[in-house]
Amino acid sequence: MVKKNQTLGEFIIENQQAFPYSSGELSRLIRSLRLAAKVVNHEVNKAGLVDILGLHGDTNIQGEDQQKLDVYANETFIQTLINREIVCGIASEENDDFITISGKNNDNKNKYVVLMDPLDGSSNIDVNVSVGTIFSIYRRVTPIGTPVTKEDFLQPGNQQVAAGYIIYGTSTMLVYTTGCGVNGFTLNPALGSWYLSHPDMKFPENGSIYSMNEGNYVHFPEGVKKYIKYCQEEKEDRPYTSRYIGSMVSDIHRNMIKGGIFIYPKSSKANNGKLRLLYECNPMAFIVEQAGGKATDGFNRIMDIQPKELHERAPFFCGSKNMVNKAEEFMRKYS
Ligand code: AHM
Ligand code: MG
Repeated sequence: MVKKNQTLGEFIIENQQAFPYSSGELSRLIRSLRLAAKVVNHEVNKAGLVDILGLHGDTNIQGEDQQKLDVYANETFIQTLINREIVCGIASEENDDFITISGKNNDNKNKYVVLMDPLDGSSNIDVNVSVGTIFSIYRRVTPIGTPVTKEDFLQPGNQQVAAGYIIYGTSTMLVYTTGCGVNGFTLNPALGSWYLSHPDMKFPENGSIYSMNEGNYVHFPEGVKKYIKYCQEEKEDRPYTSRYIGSMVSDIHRNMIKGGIFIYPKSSKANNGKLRLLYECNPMAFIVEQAGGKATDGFNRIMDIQPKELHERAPFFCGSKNMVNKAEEFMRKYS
């Protein structure tokens, strides 16, 4: 039964009780991410005042350097996780290499690693458009108590224990899955509490929105070009509506609620597209699949790709199941 006005904290406790042998480590980790998200949210909301308070790179009134928001978000998430000693390693889209967290006395016994894109779509901040944070959680594969290695991070998405995103939009939401469906919580900024506003989110099987950067049309593979023409055809249920914010979290969040497909394909300029497999595609794919949608690279399931590099990219087709199936049909036919 869905309770009214349930907070994220209450939801976490209730769900942890369903797994009596769990150590609570994952719950504590989600709580740390929730805290960092609130701090970043506060800063993102002030972004419009930057010109008044001082430009990025300037020194502010307290003598502190103004940071770019993506750097700020990165440091906030990393520092929060380090302070709470809740993970053994972190990899971020903003850092060249992963970070090992060995604990104060070299005694880190935590079993989870976090991979994240701290502020996705950050080029949208200057124009007051929603941005997001994406996170992905894995159980380490190397022995607990030893320093993490690349192996702990280069796991296929199907090994994810949890994944989520925060969308800093007209309201701020945290949407996450631990593999038992998807739930969305909206932040009440006055209280600093997240309320369960979107229980058990479901991706509609069909939709009428297609989201891609059509400015790159001439560089797209033939299958995508043909699929775009299919979306634009005059039929009973078409043409579809084109909606592209350029902020993946927002584009996929909207499509998950309304029904639609998001595509960032490979192009003649970028063989694997733009989006990062580990920080963007895998976590979004886990959420989308848990909501009943589908996520592929145009041919294969995203979460079954064996990553080779931390910052590797992948073409991304994700959204309503039937729409992704249709797009894949075009990919197979014209490749
Ligand atoms: P970022 O991680 O540097 O912000 O880039 C990822 C973003 C996605 O949110 C968005 O879907 C895409 O870049 C937009 O790219 P483009 O401007 O090429 O359409
Ligand atoms: Mg990104």
